[in-house]
Amino acid sequence: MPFTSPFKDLDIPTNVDVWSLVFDRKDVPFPTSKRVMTCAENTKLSHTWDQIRAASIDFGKGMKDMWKWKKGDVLALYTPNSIDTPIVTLGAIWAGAVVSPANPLYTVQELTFQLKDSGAKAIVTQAPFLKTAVEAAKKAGIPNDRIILIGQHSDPSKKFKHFRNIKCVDFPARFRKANINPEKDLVFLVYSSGTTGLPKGVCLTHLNVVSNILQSTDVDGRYWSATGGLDGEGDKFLGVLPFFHIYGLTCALIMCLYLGWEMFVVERFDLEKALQTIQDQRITGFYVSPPVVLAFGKSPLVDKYDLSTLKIMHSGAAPLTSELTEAVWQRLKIPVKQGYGLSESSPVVTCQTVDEWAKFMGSCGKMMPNMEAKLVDEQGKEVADGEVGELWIKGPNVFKGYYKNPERTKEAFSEDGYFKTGDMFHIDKHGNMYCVDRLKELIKYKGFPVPPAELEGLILGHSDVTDVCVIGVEDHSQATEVPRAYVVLRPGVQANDNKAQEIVEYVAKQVAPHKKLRGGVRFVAEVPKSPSGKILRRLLRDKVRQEERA
Ligand code: 4UW
Repeated sequence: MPFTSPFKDLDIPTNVDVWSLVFDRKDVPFPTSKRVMTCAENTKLSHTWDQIRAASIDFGKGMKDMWKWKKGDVLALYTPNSIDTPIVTLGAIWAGAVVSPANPLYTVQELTFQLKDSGAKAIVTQAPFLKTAVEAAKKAGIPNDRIILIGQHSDPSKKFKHFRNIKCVDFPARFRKANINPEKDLVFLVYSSGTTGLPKGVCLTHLNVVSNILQSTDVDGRYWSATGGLDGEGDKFLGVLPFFHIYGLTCALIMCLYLGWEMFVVERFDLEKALQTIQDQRITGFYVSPPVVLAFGKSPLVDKYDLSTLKIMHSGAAPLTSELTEAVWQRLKIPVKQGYGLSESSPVVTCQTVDEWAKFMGSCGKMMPNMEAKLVDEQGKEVADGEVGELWIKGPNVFKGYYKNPERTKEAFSEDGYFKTGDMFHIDKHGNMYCVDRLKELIKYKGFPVPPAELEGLILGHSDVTDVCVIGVEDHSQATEVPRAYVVLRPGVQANDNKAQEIVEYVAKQVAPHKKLRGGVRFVAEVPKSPSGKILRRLLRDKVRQEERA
């Protein structure tokens, strides 16, 4: 029997879009003149909720007027976190855009792929990222006047407009918010490799994202308060999660505006700066991935700062061990509760609550309301109670399919409509879910997805390589997986450390830093393959794990 969430189902409205959820509420439960986004590096720079709402509408009207923006047109974001990101995101949503964020460390090649695949009509970036943005935009046919800037960095070329200059001067009242059908219209197009292959656009509708905000708020949000919290000042969050990844986009950016927290936005995680901000700004909580938990549990720097205002950390995006949770508890006496999710589920699927995190350490928590799931074996048959199986899920937050990719979409769903997560779980009798392994090929470096097929494609471009298989191997010192390539060399080519280093550098030149071959290169005589020629990455990964344990 499929199992359902232990939480009571919510009445999720099907006529509310993301803009209306966040900004068109009758009774906003916090003063809207409150600062919600503040730059952690320079706290003089901040936006109130009212300012973000007004600036978003101005930007949305400018898009409609200057760019003749139509509902469904895609706006790409290629920027690190900035307090302006919510304005361009929500402004674009107001104008009916589909927002497609990309990692700002992407190379020209990686960004071009996403711009072309998504059919982006404009791109938002910051001045230091212009070189790559301009080159990729050119390759994707996006004209220079559709490349706009956010943030404080100045553009020495003075060629590109700041988003504040995208506005409607004549009769702005003639423009109205886009008329959205939340069940059909997309709001986010995020890129994930799914269970196999190259990155694919994950189509998230307004209803998917609205559902996930309401589901997460129901399970978790009541612990946060915009007005109460510590000293009645309201909860204060450190915004370290990247807004260009679904975890930061929904759980930090949208959630912050919906619940009215004050968020101190961090461009790039740096432990000392994060500790300083927590101390100075009296931060009460933040969302993180396991390597940050590791730093808080183990780094000697942590002892130098007063972190006494901190009351919670919430970790996700990769497995978190109970030892790390325990280490933070012993040191700081704060819970590190865990959640699990995917781009395809907008993203939260399970979450631990503050009441139960200690009792079920190591668990990813219970399933969100309105969701149902089953755990299945390789034949798609449900496993017996308590056994491990692949998690298949259904719910209003689960995506409709991959962008313009019916084949991969079909593969991703079972005949009875469940999305196959590619993650292995077991569930206890209380409904706590434990992620024990990954069936799919995806590698996660510090929570960032690394599709092995993409790296293999690049490595095969090296003239000395005839075959290759890339897998993730554990790096316990950093609480993360790292990609490693198993390479078959052309006959006659010497397999040695120099050649390995050459291949590592060859890849590093072509990819964003999180995809570098940090696990190195190993030379092999052949790559394990199925009779049909499919690379058996999992077989190799399990072999390596066994060898490492021996
Ligand atoms: N344990 C083990 C975990 C875990 C995990 C994710 O890049 P994507 O598509 O998406 C994410 C989403 C992270 C996330 C969402 C909601 C939430 O509450 C939370 O924690 C607070 C985190 O990373 O990668 C999806 C893949 O990442 C792995 C898993 O393999 C999944 O399919 N993953 N969370 N707690 N593995």
